[in-house]
Amino acid sequence: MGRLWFLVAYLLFSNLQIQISFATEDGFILNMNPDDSKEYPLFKYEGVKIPVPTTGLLYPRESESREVLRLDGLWKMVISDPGDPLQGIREKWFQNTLRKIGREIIPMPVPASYNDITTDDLRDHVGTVWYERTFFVPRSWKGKQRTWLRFSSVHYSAVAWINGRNATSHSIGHLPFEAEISELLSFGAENRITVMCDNRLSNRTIPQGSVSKVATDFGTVPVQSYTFDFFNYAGIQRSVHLYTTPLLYISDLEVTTQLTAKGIGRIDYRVWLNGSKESLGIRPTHLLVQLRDRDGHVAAQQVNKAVYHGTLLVPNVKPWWPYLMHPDPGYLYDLQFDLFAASDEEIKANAPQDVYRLPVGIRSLAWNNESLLLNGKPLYLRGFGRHEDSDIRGKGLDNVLLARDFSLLKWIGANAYRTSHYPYSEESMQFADQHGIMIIDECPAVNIDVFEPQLLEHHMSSLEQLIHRDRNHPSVVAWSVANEPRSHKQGALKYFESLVNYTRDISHGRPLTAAINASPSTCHLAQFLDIVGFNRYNSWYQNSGRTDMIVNLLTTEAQSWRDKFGKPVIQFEYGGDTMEGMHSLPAFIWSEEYQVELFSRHFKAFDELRERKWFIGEFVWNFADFRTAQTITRVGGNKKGVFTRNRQPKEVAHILRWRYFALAKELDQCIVPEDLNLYISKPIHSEL
Ligand code: GCB
Repeated sequence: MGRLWFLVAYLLFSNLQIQISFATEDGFILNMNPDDSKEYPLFKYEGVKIPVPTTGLLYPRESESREVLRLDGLWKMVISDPGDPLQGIREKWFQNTLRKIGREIIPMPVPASYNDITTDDLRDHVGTVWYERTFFVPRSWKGKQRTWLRFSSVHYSAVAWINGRNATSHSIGHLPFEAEISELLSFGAENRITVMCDNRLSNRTIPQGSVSKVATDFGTVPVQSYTFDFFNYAGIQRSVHLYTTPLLYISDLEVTTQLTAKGIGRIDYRVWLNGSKESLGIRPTHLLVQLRDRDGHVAAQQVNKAVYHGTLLVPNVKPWWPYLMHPDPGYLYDLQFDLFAASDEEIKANAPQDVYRLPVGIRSLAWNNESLLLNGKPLYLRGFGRHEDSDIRGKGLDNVLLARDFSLLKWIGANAYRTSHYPYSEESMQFADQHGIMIIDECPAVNIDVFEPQLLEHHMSSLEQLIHRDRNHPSVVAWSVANEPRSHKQGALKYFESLVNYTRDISHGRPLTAAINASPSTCHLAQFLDIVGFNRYNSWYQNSGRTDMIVNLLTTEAQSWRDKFGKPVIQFEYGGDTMEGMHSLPAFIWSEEYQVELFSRHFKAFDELRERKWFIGEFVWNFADFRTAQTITRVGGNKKGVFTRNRQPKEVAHILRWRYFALAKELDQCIVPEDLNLYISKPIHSEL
């Protein structure tokens, strides 16, 4: 035993922030780090570094042992000269308040994209902006605990300082990152946080973009360009949290669940703890794991002394079901972890050292060459590609919008959406769990084109961070590794073989998919996936105006994907731009009538394909209108929404609602809302 504790002590002292290996009573050391020393036999990119598993991805939650403060609100912002984006670093703007540098101070709300807040050219700014605010930290936080600073997302890259000292940095937008800042804070006093945010994209960023110099009437200026079809909103787009943990604390959790045929639920969990030399005198003694149902009753529990992973069995389980597949969808339990510890002076610990509660939905997910099955039932996914996008806020987290969007998703009878084209907020993932909306979770690799080793490193890292963040959500039914990569190019083969091989290893019980626009005969990516997803704009980008050229082309294409790869197939995008209020009889492109006709012909094709069993989903592009860069093909943005940008229905929404509820009724015998039975006349056709 002594030797084991020596090893633990050595590990603790050798690094201030390491994962702890536990010495257990029977002398077994449990290394709770994810194994990052794996070999990837098919990994063809020599010299490419496999990402080190991220830390800090547990959502900040209050508990008996943790406090949470939000730093959301009005911050101050300064814009740097686009021609000299790193001037602030050279001149150390972080050392003092931004007021001292003599530039205009713009009041900037957090969370929000900064682009559409002001009335000037901030919208198209290229380079860095600087944010600052002050805040107080209670005196009571000093000493026996740690204080963490956590950003839910800053796009694209960020550096943060506390009181002029570097706290953390991160790149790749839409993903959280954090750092312990206990050493940098003044407790019981005012503190200053400064954040530099850079929106520049390059060949090596995820997604890719480029900045070039352009001669204008007012001199040469940098201009950012990118091929993806949504505005490159930037800034501190999601919440900023300060939170505390004890010195020895639960740093990570992983759960997988299964529903057995006998109605018993199974939860396998793993717990990671973290400590540092300050917590050396504190020893973990045991872990109490309790599963509570919605009414707070304990449904299963375990005291874990030996190893910090285990299994809970839940008799008479209430499984997690998607919306309209069950009368009580989105059932979540609370999985409570109480970590008990004792200091050297105390022999017995009575109050838990740390407490963390994780919402858990119990369900099984499986797939084969024909179907994706949830709790043993084959799924048919009906939903949308979406965007985090709204007027003025851009991609800023907005709970009002989130609540409205989920109301609309349920009103229309959808059961799924894809987080096109980047990870959505953690709050939206929680909503999806609660409402039973299934998620195809996509990483930010949209339209990647130039395949090279450093891009691959960043791409893998974006998937590692996404999967690590979202792996415990029951709503996630697949990972999407990319949207419309140029997968017909030669370099794509080696690139995607390596990427998918790596991702499969961390995929945590979900199939891998992608939204592909190459053709079945040229695509180098589809062969590696579990579900083939394709995007196709019949009668929009091809054969515009010809709604009589949809059914044959679409069913033939879907069949070719199937024939070539032998996997389940989904259409991830179809649709056409539609100006709300524009009408035309006969239908003409951009009119509401045209959108209705285009959808109706797709429905016909989907119903033919559904009979072939391996066709498992239809996703409209897009849920709502959204902002894009300025191009001559976009009138104020992309107008393919079923809803307008301010979330009101276009005519097609009512038709789609009819279809989605009809599918839910046919497949899962759901009860259809009363108002869908709008009385008009006696049936015209006998089959109605
Ligand atoms: C696509 C892209 C999506 C675009 C859409 C369109 O294929 O995946 O990002 O917005 O087409 O409307 O052009």
